[in-house]
Amino acid sequence: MAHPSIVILTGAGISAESGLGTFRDEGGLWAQHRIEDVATPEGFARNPQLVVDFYNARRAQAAEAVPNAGHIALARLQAEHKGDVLLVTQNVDDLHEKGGSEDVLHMHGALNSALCSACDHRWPAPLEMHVAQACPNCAAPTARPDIVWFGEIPYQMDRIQDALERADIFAAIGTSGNVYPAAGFVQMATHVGAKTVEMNLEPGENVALFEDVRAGKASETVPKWVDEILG
Ligand code: BV8
Repeated sequence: MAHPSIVILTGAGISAESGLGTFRDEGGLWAQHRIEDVATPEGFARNPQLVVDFYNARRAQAAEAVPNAGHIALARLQAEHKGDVLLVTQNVDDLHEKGGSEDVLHMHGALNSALCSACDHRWPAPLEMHVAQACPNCAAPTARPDIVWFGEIPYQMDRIQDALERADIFAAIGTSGNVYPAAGFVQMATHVGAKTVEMNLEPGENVALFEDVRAGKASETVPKWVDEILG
């Protein structure tokens, strides 16, 4: 295959070496907070202050974080590979962008974006968001973090689906394969005959579905894989 079409899915593991907590590792975010309290629309309705504080803390931490060799290698792949590369991330930090990536598809939203639940307007989030913040477009007090919570529909699913249908290579990096629909992308890629590779510190829940499994830290496995692809 001269210039294979590549779809990449990243998860919290690619940002771990940049100091951002993962969700399900020892002491991870879901050990500190109940998902239903901080990552569901019901939790936000019940206690908006708790949720706003949770994302303010992560936004402040992400603002200080620096990209690692894994992020930088993916940016190099996007810049130098002659075939299509779609970088989909479940992460809400901006380390892919800080590492030089463009056109990053944040399927679970982004800390740096704010959303109005009344008029769907989006704008750059301030470092600190407040409860019942006014929307700059419709002035209603309905600003919320622009994050896809459990039970909400991930963003740009059609675009992801189209890319997976044309994929020659699908790579999952630093994700535990627990959360759908992201964890199902490997099946879609396999269905169209794409080569599938997982790069993870620990095997993901859906590791059995990958033909090539590479254990290790993203800062080591990803640059090596990118070198192979760029030949
Ligand atoms: C939807 C918010 C309908 C942002 C997140 C029962 C069965 C199956 C599915 C469901 C079910 N009940 C409900 C569902 C659906 C549900 C779901 O999947 N639940 C699961 C938990 C059972 N999904 C949804 O609700 C989704 N919406 O389904 O809508 C729909 C779907 C399609 C089309 C139309 C309608 C919405 C899901 C989004 C939820 N929001 N977060 C935030 O706060 O950040 S999900 C949350 O988990 C994060 O966004 C994160 O992206 C995601 C996955 O976590 P990972 O990134 O994988 O991180 P994790 O800690 O788990 O793993 C880290 C990995 O890194 C590990 O493997 C580790 O080994 C590795 N690692 C660590 N260090 C390193 C490393 N790897 C390399 N190097 C290192 N140094």
